[in-house]
Amino acid sequence: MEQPRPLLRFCSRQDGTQYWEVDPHAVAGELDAYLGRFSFDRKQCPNATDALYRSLAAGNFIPSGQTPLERGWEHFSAVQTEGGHWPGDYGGPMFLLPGLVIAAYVTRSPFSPAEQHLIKRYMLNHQQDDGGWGLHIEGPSTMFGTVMQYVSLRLLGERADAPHMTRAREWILAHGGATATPSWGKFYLAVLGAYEWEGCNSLFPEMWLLPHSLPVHPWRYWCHARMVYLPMAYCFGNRVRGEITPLITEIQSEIYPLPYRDINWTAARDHCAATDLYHHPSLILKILNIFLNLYEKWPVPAWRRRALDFILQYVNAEDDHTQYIDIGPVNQVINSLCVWHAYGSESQPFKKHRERWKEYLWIGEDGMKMQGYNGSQLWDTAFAFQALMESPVAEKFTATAAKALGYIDRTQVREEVRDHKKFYRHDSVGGWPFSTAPHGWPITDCTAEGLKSMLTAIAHGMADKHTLEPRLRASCDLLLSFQNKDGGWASYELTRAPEWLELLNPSEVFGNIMIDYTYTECSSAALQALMHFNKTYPDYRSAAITGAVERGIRFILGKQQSDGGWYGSWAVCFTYGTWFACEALSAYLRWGGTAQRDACLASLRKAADFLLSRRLSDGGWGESYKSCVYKKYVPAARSQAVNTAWAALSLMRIYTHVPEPQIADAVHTAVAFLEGEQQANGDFRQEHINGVFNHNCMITYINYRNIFPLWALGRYAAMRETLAK
Ligand code: LAN
Repeated sequence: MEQPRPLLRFCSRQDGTQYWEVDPHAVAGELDAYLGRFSFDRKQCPNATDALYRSLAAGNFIPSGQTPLERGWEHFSAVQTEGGHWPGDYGGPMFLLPGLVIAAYVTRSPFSPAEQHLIKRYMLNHQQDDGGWGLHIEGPSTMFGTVMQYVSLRLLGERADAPHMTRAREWILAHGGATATPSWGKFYLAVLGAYEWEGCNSLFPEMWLLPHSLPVHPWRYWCHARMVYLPMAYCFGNRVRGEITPLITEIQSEIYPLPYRDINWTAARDHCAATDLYHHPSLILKILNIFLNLYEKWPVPAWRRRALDFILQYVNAEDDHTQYIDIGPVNQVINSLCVWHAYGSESQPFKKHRERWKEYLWIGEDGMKMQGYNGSQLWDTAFAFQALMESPVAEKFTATAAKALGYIDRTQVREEVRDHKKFYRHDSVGGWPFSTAPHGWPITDCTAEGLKSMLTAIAHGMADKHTLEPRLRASCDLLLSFQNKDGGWASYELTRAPEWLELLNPSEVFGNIMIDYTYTECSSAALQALMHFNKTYPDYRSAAITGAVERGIRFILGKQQSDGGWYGSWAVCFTYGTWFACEALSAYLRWGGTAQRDACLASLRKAADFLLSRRLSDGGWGESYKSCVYKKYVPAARSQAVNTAWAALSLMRIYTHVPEPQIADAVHTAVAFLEGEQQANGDFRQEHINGVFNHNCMITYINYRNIFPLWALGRYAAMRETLAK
């Protein structure tokens, strides 16, 4: 008998490419009934549990292991792909999907009705009681979130007079109307034709023609800012705009308190709702904008042409380097708009772009969302592999470990990108990306975690030291080349401009976006990898590594705050930063570092004080995402498994060097808390959102709920005798 066609099918390839296929004939009621089997209630927890993927992959799996650790690895192995990586929801931000919905409308490349239904389901599931939407799923309502979802829902066919749409519109109008949308929202609305380009501050395409030596030349920006402002400048310079259909005219009349033609666009440029204003644009930027906006009245045609030609060439290069995946979800969509504008909807570049859209989409029980990347494949897999290998149950999960290692092995970057110097790319060979090999942008800490994983495999006899040597030397070289003058490591590249460049940050909603800063996490990962490499291959660049390690450790020590904790920039928050710092300091002591031995010991001692002082009465740790936003520790209402795991992992490291009984006690109770969080099928409860970028926007790391508790339980099992003393 023929099997019924599944409504939703998950597909993944050996290279980590993953996406969902939606039966285009599925009707709304069927889809809702199907997803309705999994409960979702944003009031309980806005962070969906990934129940759909987990249930398709593992079904009603019942683990048989004796211990929580084994049962945990049984569950997690069941949701691993054949290619070795762990798929998962990487959603969270609420401004990404609307960008794609707008691009699909402007380029007339509609989603199927079934996909449209799933998108609406997601947006409606995340509408807040006040009618608005946040910057991300857990945040309070913002103009950016609300205007973007409102407009998207209209484009997807929602009627303006539907009750939820009325509430959303009331929120928008009560907070000043859509002219108060922050600049990135203004950009999308302008492309759609629901806002005038005149109401946008200049994106000054000619900045690409400035001398490279100037600190403000965009080659020096953080690569994400660079790669987003690049295609934005193309759209601005060409005043790219979709057709003004009757629907757009309706939208124009719905989201502003004044009739559209009466809006003062010049005054609207700097208008931003108080709910959205995280980063206040500086006075210098405001003055600069006056001049740049003036220049827009009489741009020099030859300069404009040269700048836009170069920008389009750069857009093409980025598409080519990443096989049209692009560095992230924002430039993927805006580059799509650029090539559509430049070459047309039937062109190869545009079709190739469209083909990649689905890799940014994910379906959870809350609906179809857009992810912050084309997945977190390598990152999760490298952590999971190291967690498993550190635990005494590794030999029971050899297939899991071998598959994971295969994925990590295949994902290392082997070739340099074309014309990489011309397009301001750092070297790539030897590096590891965050997601997949076709994406290919290497990242400092992903390279480090990839390298650590390969070295771990060598130590366990799973890989051959001599065969791997040339490839791992290349990673070591790359990591050394990424170290900054301050001793730390940034995310993708060297820090290329001074910090004052942040004064030119035009985005009201993101902090620290302009340059690639040095981070505790990236530095720690690089240091751990270099020390591990040095132990495995002591003859290769030993002096250079020693020098780099000493400078790096000094950097980490310098980042410790007076209460003993470290701020974490890429996950929530101090427990995360502190975990990375403790790993690096402990690795230094175990590596045999002597020059800063006492300082490291004192710092670890202080880190223990910090962690112990933040422990909650249930024996766990819980941190709110607000820690990231306010840069000071904000406890969550209850302990969270992931924060507890980071704290426990840190304390076990500290205990190795500072064996105090109160530390061992805290570890015992943390582990008891983690075990209590485990469910009958070996999975852990999904709790609050774990990831963050640019201080203010949160992002889901679904696999963290398994990886880190299991890592802590594994380390605990391996150290039990030491801790019991
Ligand atoms: C990521 C994801 C991975 C993350 C780690 C590797 C975990 C981190 O240690 C270094 C920074 C990095 C690479 C990172 C940077 C910012 C990203 C790319 C993201 C959080 C994923 C999405 C985000 C990107 C900037 C989202 C688009 C928004 C813009 C403001 C451009």
